[in-house]
Amino acid sequence: DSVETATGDGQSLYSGTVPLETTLSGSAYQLKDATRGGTYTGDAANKTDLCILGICISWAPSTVFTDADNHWGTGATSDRSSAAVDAQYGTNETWDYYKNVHGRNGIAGDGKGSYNRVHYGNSYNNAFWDDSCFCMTYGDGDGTQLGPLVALDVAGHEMTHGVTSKTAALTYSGESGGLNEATSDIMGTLVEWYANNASDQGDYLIGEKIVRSGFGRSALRYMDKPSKDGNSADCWSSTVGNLDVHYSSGVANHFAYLLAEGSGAKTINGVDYNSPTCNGSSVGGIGRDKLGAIWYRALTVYMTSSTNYAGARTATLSAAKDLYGVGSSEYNAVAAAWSAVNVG
Ligand code: ASN
Ligand code: ZN
Ligand code: CA
Repeated sequence: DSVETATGDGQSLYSGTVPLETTLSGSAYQLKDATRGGTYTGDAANKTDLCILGICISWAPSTVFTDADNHWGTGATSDRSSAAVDAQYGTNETWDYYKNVHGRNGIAGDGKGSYNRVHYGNSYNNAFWDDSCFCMTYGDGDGTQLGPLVALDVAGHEMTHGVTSKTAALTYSGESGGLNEATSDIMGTLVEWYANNASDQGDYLIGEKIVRSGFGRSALRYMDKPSKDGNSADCWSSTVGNLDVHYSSGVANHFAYLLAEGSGAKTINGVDYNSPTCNGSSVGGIGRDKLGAIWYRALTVYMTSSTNYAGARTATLSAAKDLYGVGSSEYNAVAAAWSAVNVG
C-alpha cells in the first residue's frame, strides 16, 4: 500500500474548523501527522485497563482514528472523532509553538512526535501526560463539572509537563512542584495565545473551555489573581510549598501575569482582569512574547529539579540578563514582578 501525507480538516469541539495534516494509507486516511514527528490520535474506547486471561494492567491501548474523506469530526460529541480533532490540533499548536517560537523540535527536542488517546475511561475528569508512553490521555469529563478535556490550554499544559521532564525536571512536590505546574499553566496559556484561534481566544484563564455549570466557576485557575479559585496562593510565604502543586503554582502564575500585563485592572479579548500586587507596588508589563522567552530560557538553561521560588527568581533574572542585559527594562521588570509576589 502507498502511504502519503495529505491535508484535510476537522470540526473540533472547541476550536472551530481546523486544518489537519493526515496520512493516506491505502484507501483510508489516518489521523497521523508526518510533518510533526508522526504525532497521531487514537481512541481508547472508554477503557483504562488492558486485560488478558483475567490479568489486567493499567494501560489503555488506542486505535488510530481513520476517515474516508479526510473531513474529520462534526463539532459535536456524538461523533467520537470530534474530540480527536481537538486533541490532534492541540498537539499541532503545541508542536508549532515550541518549534517556531523557541526553536525546540518536539517535546523531547529530538523531532519525535507524541500521541494522544481520547475517550479514556468513563466520565473521566482529567487529562495527563505520561513520560513512559510519550503520550497524552484525555477523559471525556462527567458532563456536569467538566466536558471533554481536549481544549488548547489543557493540551499545552499537559504536553509542557513532557518538556519540563526533559529539561529542568522540576520535582513534583513542594515549591519545585508549584513551579512545575506553573510552567505548564504559563506555556499552555502561551500556546493558546499562539494558536490565535477565533473560537478559543487567548486569555489568562486555565480550562475555561472545559468547565461546565456544575463546576461553579468560569475556569480551573486564574493567573491574574490565583486566589479566585478559592485555593491558590497569590503571594509567596514560607509555607507555600505545603500546598498542593496546583495551588502553590499560583505564585508563579501571578508573577507571569504581572510580568506580561502589569498590575491593576485590564480587559483583554473581552475578559476582565484585576491583578493585585502583594507589596503595594504597581508594576508594568513587558508582554507575552518576552515572558515566554524568559521563562523558556530559565526552564531549559538555569532551573534544576530542586529549584524553589528564590531559585526561580535567580533563574529568570539570569535568562533576562542573557536576552536583554543587566539593568535593561526587561531585567528590571522581572525583578519587580517577583518582588510584587513576595519573592526576593
Ligand atoms: N491534569 C493534571 C495535571 O496536569 C494531572 C496530572 O498529571 N497531575 O496536573
Ligand atoms: Zn499539570
Ligand atoms: Ca485559557
